[in-house]
Amino acid sequence: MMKLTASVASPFVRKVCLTVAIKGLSDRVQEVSDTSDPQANKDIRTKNPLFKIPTLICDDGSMLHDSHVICEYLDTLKAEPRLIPADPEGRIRVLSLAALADGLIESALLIVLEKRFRPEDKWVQSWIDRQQKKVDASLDWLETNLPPLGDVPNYGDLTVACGLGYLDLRARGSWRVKHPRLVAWLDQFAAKVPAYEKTSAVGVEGA
Ligand SMILES: N[C@@H](CCC(=O)N[C@@H](CS)C(=O)NCC(=O)O)C(=O)O
Repeated sequence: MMKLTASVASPFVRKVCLTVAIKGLSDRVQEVSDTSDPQANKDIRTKNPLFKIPTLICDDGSMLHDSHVICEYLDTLKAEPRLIPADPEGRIRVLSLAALADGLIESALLIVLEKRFRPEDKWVQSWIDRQQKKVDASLDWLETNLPPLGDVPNYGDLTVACGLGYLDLRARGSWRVKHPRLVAWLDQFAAKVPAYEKTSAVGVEGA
């Protein structure tokens, strides 16, 4: 059984959990609750020198990170459904969408960390504004350009869904007001992937 370091609030962990669910691999991956705090020094996460979650410990004891690499690895374990297309053009299109959504998540996370690790009077507003601009511009781009969902969402789609879910958690869903097409898209995604609601951290104590 592979082991996955997991925390309910992490959008990167959620990407992997959705991949496990869509690929039907839950009998091969066990979630191990962990925190992203290096001081907590949990055994499984210390296998990753970056002390980040998600980390996957494979059956042979080897360690995989980050979420993209883990999802790509899991995608190879079963032929169908394919989350990252094999054809070069489709692959680059899906990975590029995922990279945009990962960037959105990183910027949103940087704002959260700025506020978490500095006292309020030390927050660097210009830094927060810079990250917020990236989040807003990415949302606007997605509102116009996000392709309709296929029968089975791909890796780019599930990364976008986790990005929007993270904004629901940390920015109280304020993105929804100006992005009605994205709201409808996320509703469709959630209907196709029941694991999306099951992995939501909104309303979870301590998240
Ligand atoms: N690029 C990595 C990012 C992972 C990441 O930043 N995880 C956060 C939790 S959401 C973390 O472990 N942070 C702890 C730290 O950076 O010290 C991925 O896609 O897996």
